[in-house]
Amino acid sequence: MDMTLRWYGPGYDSVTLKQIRQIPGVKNVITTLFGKQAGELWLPEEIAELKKVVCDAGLGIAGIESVNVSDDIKIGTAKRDEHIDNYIKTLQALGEADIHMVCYNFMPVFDWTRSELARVREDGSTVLAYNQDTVDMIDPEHMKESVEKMSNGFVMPGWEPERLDRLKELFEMYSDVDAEKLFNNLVYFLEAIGPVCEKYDIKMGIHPDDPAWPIFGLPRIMTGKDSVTRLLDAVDKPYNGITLCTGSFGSNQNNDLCEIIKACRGRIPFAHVRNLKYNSPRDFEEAAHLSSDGSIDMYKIMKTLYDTGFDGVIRPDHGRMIWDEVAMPGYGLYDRALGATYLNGLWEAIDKSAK
Ligand code: DNO
Ligand code: MN
Repeated sequence: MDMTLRWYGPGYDSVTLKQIRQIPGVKNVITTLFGKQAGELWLPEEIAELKKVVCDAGLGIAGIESVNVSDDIKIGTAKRDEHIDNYIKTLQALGEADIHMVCYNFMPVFDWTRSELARVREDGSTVLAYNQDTVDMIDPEHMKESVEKMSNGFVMPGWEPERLDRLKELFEMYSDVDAEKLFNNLVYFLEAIGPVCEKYDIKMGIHPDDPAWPIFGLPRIMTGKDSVTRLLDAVDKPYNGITLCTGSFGSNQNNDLCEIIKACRGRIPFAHVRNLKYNSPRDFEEAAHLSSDGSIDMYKIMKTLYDTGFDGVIRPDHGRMIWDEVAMPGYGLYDRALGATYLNGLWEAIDKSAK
């Protein structure tokens, strides 16, 4: 188990590598070339530079989150093969840089979605939250302004201004894409990148949809146990794996997270482990990682990962904003460092009692 922290790269992240290096047990980061557009090629020299910055700080790169998949690939437009070709070359460059895990998602238009980025909890911390009634009132084609207002001046992954500028066009492009077509395009993509993944031993981990149900009339295909099984069967190769994000799968209160872990049958190259507090079937907020602060039993999650032989990369996921930190919502230092330490503690206890 490789405990990591997500780091957005020079110029984008308020958290420094020096700070990350001081979290007990964290030797590696998960990072990305944050300025890259989906579909764009990553050059070997850009990857080498990123790697150098991380290594100079005494850390390593455990994987990339994300190499984003373009909407052209998801929709299957005429540009798809050109973008897939760039993706393959990017994977090749990552493999040659000795990077062997890549996280991506296959959500149309929007990545993760929340209705609030700073809901105040009882203890005065603020968290990301989701309320379905609020989301039902949003006009998705005009979200740019509110996103900018809510995000503390940070660009957030999945909510880049370039993407927000194209919302109307993107919605039109998806008008004839249903869940079936989206799934077939995912399989097409995975089959195309198979040879390069196998050559360089790269494990791909698809991130679940967040929230794990269709929103704004757009299809979602990675929502629970059945979709995990369907995808692992469709491309039944070790390189095709799942990013086990408890907060995303857990957004659907009917999902049994331990059953999902078992359904992954060992193909979890990457785990995002975080807690949620359910307030009603239509409302949840993110919580501290500690089980008793939310609705998810974190011990059971870690124990099931352990019992199913999990040996991948793991990270705490979104943290609360605490101790007056100013950072990208969900991605401050303090609460994620607490999360990493707590998860490491659970793992140590589980491991020692198993032995
Ligand atoms: C949000 C993240 C997602 C995730 C992507 C993976 O904070 O969990 O943006 O990184 O969906 O491609
Ligand atoms: Mn996640």
